[in-house]
Amino acid sequence: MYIADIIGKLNHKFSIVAFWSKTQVAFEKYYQYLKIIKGDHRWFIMFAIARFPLGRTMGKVFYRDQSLALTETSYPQDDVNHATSIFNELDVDLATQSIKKHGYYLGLQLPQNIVQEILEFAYSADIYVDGNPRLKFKYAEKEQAAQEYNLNILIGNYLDVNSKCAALQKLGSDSKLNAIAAKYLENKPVLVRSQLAWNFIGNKEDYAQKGEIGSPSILFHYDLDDYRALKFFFYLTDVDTLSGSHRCVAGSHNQRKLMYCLLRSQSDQEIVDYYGSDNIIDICGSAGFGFAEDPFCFHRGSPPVTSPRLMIQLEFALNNYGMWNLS
Ligand SMILES: O=C(O)CCC(=O)C(=O)O
Repeated sequence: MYIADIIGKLNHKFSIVAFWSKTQVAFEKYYQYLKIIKGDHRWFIMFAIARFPLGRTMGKVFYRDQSLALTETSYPQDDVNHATSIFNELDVDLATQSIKKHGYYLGLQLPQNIVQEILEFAYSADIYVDGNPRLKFKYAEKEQAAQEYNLNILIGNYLDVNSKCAALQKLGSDSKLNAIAAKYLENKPVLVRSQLAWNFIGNKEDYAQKGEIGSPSILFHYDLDDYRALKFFFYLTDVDTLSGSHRCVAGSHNQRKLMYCLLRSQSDQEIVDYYGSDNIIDICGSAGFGFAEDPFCFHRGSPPVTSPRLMIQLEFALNNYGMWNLS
């Protein structure tokens, strides 16, 4: 029997190829974690303890970026300069109270001119498969790129969005978004992530490996990006339950089992059993709709079935561990 036959038979039985590709993905992700630790060892302490209620409280002690925090005299920012916000109707206190109580706030709306500006950028700029600088394509050429790279392209990121897209830069410095973040974090917020990305049509199996180690983005999970963090999401395409809606579990930022502190990912069934299906919020909205979410809430994405989703994620935290490129 030839070696190829043996490998073929073993592969049939144990799916060696699938195992190998999962191992490669895991190695790449662990390598990313090592790079973050090498850049800022405080991340490791945070990652180990912020999952526990006591650890999050102790975060104030471990949080040493005093130059950013305590020297700020205008914290919390009550004197929001409305002229520097694009969100005319947004009530900062109402939004902050909602996030404190439910873990999210659903009332954000981008002005139409900003939606247009970002869409024009998105349809003309280079997109990178999973953010890989070696694998780029334009939106209209996605199918050719999939063939050329021999890949099922699921996630397409834009790189250097802040320097290339003025509208995104404007969002990151928006006075009302910053004020909500300051009030919620009870400290001066630092922008740590500014991301514009496509989720293309794909199935659950294909999406199962996307996301962080041990917490795929389509499984309910919470993020451990800092002791306290706040995210703003904006849809740039119309999103319904079949086109990549984001799901969030109301109140889960304040209530969890000890087991959840250890295991950041949980199945839909486990989440329904513990929190109840009424608390799972399926967030849908037209292009321009936005929401804020404490990423410590259980949340998950859903693979788009009918049309791709384009979404912005802005994240504010206490510390910038350098996990995302902000250029
Ligand atoms: O794509 C989504 O809606 C989920 C994103 C997510 O899970 C995350 O940012 O941690």
